[in-house]
Amino acid sequence: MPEESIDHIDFDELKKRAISKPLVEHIYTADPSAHYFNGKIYIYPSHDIDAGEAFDDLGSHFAMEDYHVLSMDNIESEAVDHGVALHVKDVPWAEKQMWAPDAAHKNGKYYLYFPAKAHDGIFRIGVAVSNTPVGPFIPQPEAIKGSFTIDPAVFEDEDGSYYMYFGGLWGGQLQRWRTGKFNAEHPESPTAHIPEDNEPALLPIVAKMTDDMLEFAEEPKEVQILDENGNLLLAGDNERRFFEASWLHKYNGKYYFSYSTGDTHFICYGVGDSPYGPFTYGGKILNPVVGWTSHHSICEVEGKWYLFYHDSSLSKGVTHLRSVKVAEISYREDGSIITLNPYN
Ligand code: FUB
Repeated sequence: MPEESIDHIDFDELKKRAISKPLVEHIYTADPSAHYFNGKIYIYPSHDIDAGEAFDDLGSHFAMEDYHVLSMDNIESEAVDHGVALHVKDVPWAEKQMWAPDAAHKNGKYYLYFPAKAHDGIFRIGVAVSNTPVGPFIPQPEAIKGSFTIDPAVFEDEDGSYYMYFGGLWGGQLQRWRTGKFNAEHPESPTAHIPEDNEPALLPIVAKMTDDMLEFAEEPKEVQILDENGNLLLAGDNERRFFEASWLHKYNGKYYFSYSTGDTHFICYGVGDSPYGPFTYGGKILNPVVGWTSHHSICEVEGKWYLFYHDSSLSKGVTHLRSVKVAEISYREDGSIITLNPYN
């Protein structure tokens, strides 16, 4: 639900209609990346705060400073907050805006991947390492070489390869990298450098990770999202084209790439046969929530599939004070996902 309509929302009524409640209420959390590690659910969210920054379309009001990891023994149990797992003051290359993170587990080590603005104002993606899933995580001194923009999501394939998906428009700066170099012109404009409506939409990016999980093993490349005729989705196709919040999961041997459409507030997906895509647009997973942003992850827990997502209903519509929630999703026989309405 876009912000312009929140004046008309009865939040008590909305709470009754909501299909799920916040997993924690003592802090605001968003952008949940959920994983099932060693028989337990771990959620790696952003930690929303009100830092007093003015609202703008570059997302300056999303001025987060640290990460907390949440865990759940099972899908019904209370979520436990394990405290600060990483703070921006401990990351030498990062200045501010600790946005949507993700995590991966390999050979007994846990890797927290996170975007942040470096001291030159350019978003990069960093990695921090821990011996436990809840941290504290020790950051690498530099951002991942060749990383740019926001919203890392790391997928482990069945052959033991790991891939990072990333990218985000407007404040996420993806549109500034169209030539391969950062375009600093019109710094205040979120939409400068966005393609025309009749041009192909900007695409998310993928790169395989090195064995030590600390760098890209290859030059990052674009992930194609195609329509039903095999053509790239167009930039003007705002209800279907990629904006931010990449996620990859595998179901019945197919790769599902899901993402947020940003300014139209949907979580959508496409299906493909390779982790590199192309992905053919499949439909909507989640209709708009209260608050401007929508961001999710999809995780299998004991044979059922769950959508972790967020909304701003606990803060009564404050778009940068969000709460993480979870709801079960279902697939039809043909593998398509049934769209969830966050409020019945
Ligand atoms: O939380 C900050 C930003 O808002 C994320 O990086 C985006 O995906 C959006 O949820």
